[in-house]
Amino acid sequence: MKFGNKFRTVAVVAIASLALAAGCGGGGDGGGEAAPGAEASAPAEDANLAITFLPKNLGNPYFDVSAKGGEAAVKEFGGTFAEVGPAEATPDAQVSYINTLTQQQVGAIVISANDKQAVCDALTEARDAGVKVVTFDSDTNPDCRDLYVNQATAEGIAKVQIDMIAEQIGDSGEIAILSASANATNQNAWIELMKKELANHPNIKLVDTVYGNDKDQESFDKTAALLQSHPELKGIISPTTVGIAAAARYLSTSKAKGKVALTGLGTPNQMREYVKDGTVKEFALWNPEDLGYLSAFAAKAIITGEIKGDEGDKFTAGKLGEKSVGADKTVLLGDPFKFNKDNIDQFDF
Ligand code: RAM
Repeated sequence: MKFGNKFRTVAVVAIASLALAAGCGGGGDGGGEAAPGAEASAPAEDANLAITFLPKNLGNPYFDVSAKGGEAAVKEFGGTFAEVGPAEATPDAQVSYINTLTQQQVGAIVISANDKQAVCDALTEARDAGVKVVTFDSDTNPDCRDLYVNQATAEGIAKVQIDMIAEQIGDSGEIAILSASANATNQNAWIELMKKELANHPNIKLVDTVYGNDKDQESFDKTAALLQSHPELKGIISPTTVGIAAAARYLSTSKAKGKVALTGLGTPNQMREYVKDGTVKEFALWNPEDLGYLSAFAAKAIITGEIKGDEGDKFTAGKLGEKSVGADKTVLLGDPFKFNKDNIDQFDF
């Protein structure tokens, strides 16, 4: 296995934060060190609560915020938190990290998958070695993980975005989608359902779907290209926080500002200036910090055996209260939330 410099740097940071957590977390037995090979049925005090988050990529503010929530939760229950991840949002890059975490015998990997199948062999090896696997944000196929923590239903996420664009363009005209990477499970599920939802809007025509790979510059360039190739474009939906922020930055200084509507999924801190300068009217999201927090508690509940992941299982997720497992071993955070100029200043993430 080969590890890039990036991995080494991140691993060092992760180890440093493990040491920090052990030093000041207070609550973990034996300074919070992971107990290798802990079983699901192990009594809670012997459980291996070393929980590592593996986002699609590092350097994405959305995942920085979800990691913050994860870390807060892990501190609360006295485990050890770490985050590792690739620079590029690709499944291959995630596989090396999964293999390393398996060798390190962490208690759980909490992953947002760049592909629903390509990371599965590595995750299955991890599970065979006793590591619990919780997906969050972007799922794998259900048989590759113990639990999926879903931010909001895919139907709800698709509908809120179509509702917003329909309202913003008078329910008529050409639209395009600026997505993240072409294999991302969450993006593809939402795009599929948005297409279905468009059946209720016969005058809106989806003319293109492009991919900025959750890279700022690539998303910016793809926005410029969309406007060039579709001069009649009325609106863009970007269901990715990286994409919508880059598209807003492009539009804000272009002739299309205020003429081509932009909506999708963004973080309030990245979108604030574009809502205030009139580039964007309204967009949606959930609270990524809560998503990370819930995912960490879900991982703990699986590690300790508090839940098995069966439908109807219940566990306590700290300040979020009691949560239950639904169909397909899925736990739901809540509903998407819409941000606009009237409420955006009430949020800081
Ligand atoms: C980006 C990622 C993530 C998605 C959000 C909305 O940060 O693509 O997977 O859930 O946007």
